[in-house]
Amino acid sequence: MLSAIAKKVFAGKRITEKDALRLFETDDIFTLGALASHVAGKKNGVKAYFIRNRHINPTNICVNRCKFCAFSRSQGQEGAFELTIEEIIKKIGTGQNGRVRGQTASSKKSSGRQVAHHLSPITHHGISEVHIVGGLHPEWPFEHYLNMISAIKKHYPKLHIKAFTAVEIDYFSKISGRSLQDTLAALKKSGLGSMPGGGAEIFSEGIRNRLCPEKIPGARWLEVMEAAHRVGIRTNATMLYGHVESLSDRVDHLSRLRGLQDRTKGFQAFIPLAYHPKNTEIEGSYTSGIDDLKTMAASRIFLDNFDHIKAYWIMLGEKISQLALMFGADDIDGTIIEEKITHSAGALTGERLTAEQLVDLIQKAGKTAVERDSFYRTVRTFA
Ligand code: V47
Ligand code: SF4
Repeated sequence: MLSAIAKKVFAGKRITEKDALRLFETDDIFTLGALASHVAGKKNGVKAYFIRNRHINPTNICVNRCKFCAFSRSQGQEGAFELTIEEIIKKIGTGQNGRVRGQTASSKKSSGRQVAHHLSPITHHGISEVHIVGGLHPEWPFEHYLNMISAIKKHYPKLHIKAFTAVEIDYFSKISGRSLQDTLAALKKSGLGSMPGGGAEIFSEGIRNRLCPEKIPGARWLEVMEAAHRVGIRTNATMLYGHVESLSDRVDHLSRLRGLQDRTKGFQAFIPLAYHPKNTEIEGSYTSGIDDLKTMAASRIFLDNFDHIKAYWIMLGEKISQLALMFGADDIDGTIIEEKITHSAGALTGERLTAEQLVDLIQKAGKTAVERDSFYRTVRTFA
């Protein structure tokens, strides 16, 4: 049944939206996996990437209060938190699994033989990237975010700072009265290295209004990302799936991402985010493993202009993430260390994995584990 699409995929031709819908609808997940693996293999060979990273959420206080978000709180509400810049600096210094200063991954025994070491971005605290996203705080001025980034850069000059979703950037632009370009350029000057892909949710207007009526429309999310790419900031892209959207909504979402990527080439990775229903205002259940794998594979095949597809183990679980490496994913994210957004919504995973555990997951999927930096340059290859 998928033979016409398979023909296109093996010929390296772009598939249509109609084809993508058929991929989402098929029950033939073995063919789907084979096609996605073919595309992934052409792009990344047998490599599967991970990074030593840490997540930090400066605040969960948010003026948007999206209905699917169990993480956010209103100001003054029980459970609301704000981290000071000093607290953020201290958290980063705690590092991976309490690893002590001066000890790097290569000085510890790992589960794979180290065969290459091209770059050395590992800082003394054991991570190479910090991932910072938070709520839209009603009182913090834009300068606070600039100070946050420059203070982190000052304390940890080698650390890559991946921070702020397109939703936050739009908010900074509004509260500061600066243009998008100025907002982004100021952050870049302070030390922002790249941007994560959150806040995309589902672009389809009807569904977006049900999920998050206060959030910027999909068109604005894309506009912010385009502006980021134009000022030289690479970003990721995401799609929240498994709530109230239809399969056509997913295809529409992917199509808008593919269209922007054709123009800017600024996206590094696409990350499908599996909806978690607990403590949210949207009814629903956890996504099935089959849906997770289908979504991964269909995305890999349709997004022919994206170099990387990430299986975010925090949301998918370790086992489905491992299988996703056979369904088109070439990246399983990283050590994470502390995760609040998914865990507020009933994540079934832990909050951290060691680099050794990530290597083991990847190797047992028959892939070559590659530790990467924030731009997918090889740090180490584990044979
Ligand atoms: O923007 C919120 C989503 C995102 C729920 O770019 C939920 O490398 C599931 O974007 N169930 C944040 N998802 C996470 C994110 C991300 C994660 C890892 C890597 C990268 C990257 C980006 O999480 C939010 C929102 O889309 N989210 N609530 C929920 N209940
Ligand atoms: Fe705020 Fe982001 Fe949560 Fe929406 S998803 S309520 S914008 S923190």
